[in-house]
Amino acid sequence: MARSVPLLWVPLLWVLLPGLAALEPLSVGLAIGVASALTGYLSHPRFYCNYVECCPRAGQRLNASALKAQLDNRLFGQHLAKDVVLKAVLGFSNNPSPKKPLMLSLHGWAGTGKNFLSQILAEQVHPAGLRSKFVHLFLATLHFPHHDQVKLYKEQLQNWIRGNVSACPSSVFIFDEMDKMHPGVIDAIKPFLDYYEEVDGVSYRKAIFIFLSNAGGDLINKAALDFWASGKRREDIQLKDLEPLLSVGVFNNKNSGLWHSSIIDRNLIDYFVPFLPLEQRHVKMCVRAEMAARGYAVDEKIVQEVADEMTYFPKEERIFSDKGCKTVQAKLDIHEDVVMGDTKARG
Ligand SMILES: Nc1ncnc2c1ncn2[C@@H]1O[C@H](COP(=O)(O)OP(=O)(O)O)[C@@H](O)[C@H]1O
Ligand SMILES: *[C@@H]1O[C@H](CO)[C@@H](O)[C@H](O)[C@H]1NC(C)=O
Ligand SMILES: CC(=O)N[C@H]1CO[C@H](CO)[C@@H](O)[C@@H]1O
Repeated sequence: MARSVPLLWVPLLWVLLPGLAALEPLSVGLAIGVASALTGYLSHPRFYCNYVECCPRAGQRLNASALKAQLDNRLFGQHLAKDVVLKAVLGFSNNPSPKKPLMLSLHGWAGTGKNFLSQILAEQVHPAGLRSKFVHLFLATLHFPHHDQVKLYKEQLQNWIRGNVSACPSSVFIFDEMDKMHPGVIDAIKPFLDYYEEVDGVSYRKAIFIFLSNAGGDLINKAALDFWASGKRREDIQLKDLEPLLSVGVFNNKNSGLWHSSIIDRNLIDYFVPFLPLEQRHVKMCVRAEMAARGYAVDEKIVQEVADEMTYFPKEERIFSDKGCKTVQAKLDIHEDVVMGDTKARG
């Protein structure tokens, strides 16, 4: 549909070449030739998609080495999340006909990189990332705040997902604050996640659904702390060290709001992705990355100051950051003012 738009150029060209074509047959031929060449060129996806965002063609695979490089370079201290996501995405994108959409459930404390990883992954599928019209981010408290309107939300959400996936099969849907989402709204997503060939003529099997929640974050933190206390390396924490804990604490805990829904019962979640609490060395990496992104030279004095301003738990040992890297940007803004102020004063 989108590719027919450049045909509008044909009449436009005639307007631009007034008179010329009316007289000489040769010119007419020439003008038509030019017009059709131009139309063909403009409507060619390689050209067209430079200016208008296009949905990736069927069969277009994700570049796994690019995703790995992005995660290696940008996501700090999350070896488990990195491994699980790479494995999941590889399996999904190498499979020419997946049986169901890819469904990842990201768990962990605030500020540990759940949104950040979702964004990196989304950028690999749709280069515009969160700005892409094929990437959709929903926040429980923003999009579905009122519990008495669940019925409306359900309908709206289903229409959106249907419309979006019809427009682009590889749409990405990110649901933040899953633990604050009403079970009724979660259930509205369920039919799309299941092993159906098609629902009403639309196939959802190329789509990616990502759920983010803090559910289980306290259990993951406790496991990480136990590891630290027994002198073991963080990098040696394995998925199997966390899974039993979480399956009891979150997945089989009927009191953990999120899991009232039947998504768990039906085993629709493909991968459970744990995010570990971040240590001060990771916070420092975040500060350095943020400074570099803002185009400053990295100043280790400021890095240390910002890292020191964060609060850590347990209170005595100060091992893990309370808010992960979440407040790094805001804290750096304040330091930036100081730095800029100094420069101004001196200059
Ligand atoms: N593990 C991490 N590696 C690199 N940056 C991180 C990490 N965790 C958080 N950040 C930084 O902190 C910001 C907030 O993190 P976010 O992903 O929103 O946390 P969450 O979604 O887990 O609450 C991110 O935009 C990113 O800049
Ligand atoms: C994948 O990404 C890597 C690194 O970004 C790049 O060098 C390579 O050319 C890409 N491969 C394809 C097939 O696009
Ligand atoms: C065609 C269609 O239904 N598009 C919807 C995609 O999702 C967004 C929300 O992220 C809706 O606003 C669009 O209407």
